[in-house]
Amino acid sequence: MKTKKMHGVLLAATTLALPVWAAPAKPAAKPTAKPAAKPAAKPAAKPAGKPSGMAEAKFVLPPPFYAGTPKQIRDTTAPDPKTTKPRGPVYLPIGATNVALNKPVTSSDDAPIIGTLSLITDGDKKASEGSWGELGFNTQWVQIDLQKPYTIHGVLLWHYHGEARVYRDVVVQLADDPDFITNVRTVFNNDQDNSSGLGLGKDREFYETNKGQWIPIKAQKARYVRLYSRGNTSDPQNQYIEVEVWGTPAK
Ligand SMILES: [Ca+2]
Ligand SMILES: [Ca+2]
Repeated sequence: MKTKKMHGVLLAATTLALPVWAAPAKPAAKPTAKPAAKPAAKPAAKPAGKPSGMAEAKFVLPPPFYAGTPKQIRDTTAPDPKTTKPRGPVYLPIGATNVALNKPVTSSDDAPIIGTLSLITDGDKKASEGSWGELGFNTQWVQIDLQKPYTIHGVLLWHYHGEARVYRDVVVQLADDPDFITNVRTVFNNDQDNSSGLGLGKDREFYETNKGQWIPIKAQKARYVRLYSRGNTSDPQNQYIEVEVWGTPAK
């Protein structure tokens, strides 16, 4: 409507302003201006849509336990500030679900200091008292047995998120066997000085929040998922509240 009106106004203005002999030349100039502007605008809007064969993941998030900008945390590399901002839509292949729910969990520390390992896949992501399994000092891991191979598209991870702490040396690996010998793949590693000895990581550290840390994985087939950490900016222990593994049945 606006364009039509504008053209109407322009036409009227030019017709009035020009001598009669010049009028036929003007309509010829306008059609050339229109097609030049419109095709340029359309392709820019297209990439924002949903990719075909994919659906937006419906992550169920716990309530936030703190609000606002995290306080300056000393003795840390630079956590990604985006991790405290709302996450945009995540698209996964249609039919992807959390295949880690209620699956068995083992760890490097057989006797958690607080809680049980089963809390890590029980579906409860709240940061309230009694909702986490806490492993001992320094580098530790938790491992989920998906009980059969799945095609894995991502991991959604909540350490303790009752405050904006940062966990050290977060490494996520996939494997075909429980001892992590066969077909081991590292899909996330933010141990940038290799202090955990699993290799130099290039990923960034992140703040813990109620939305969890989403680790995208490009369709990797695996049965076992292992998550390492080496304490955090508040204490040297390793607290895990929930780990979701988003996957589809392996072909
Ligand atoms: Ca839990
Ligand atoms: Ca490190």
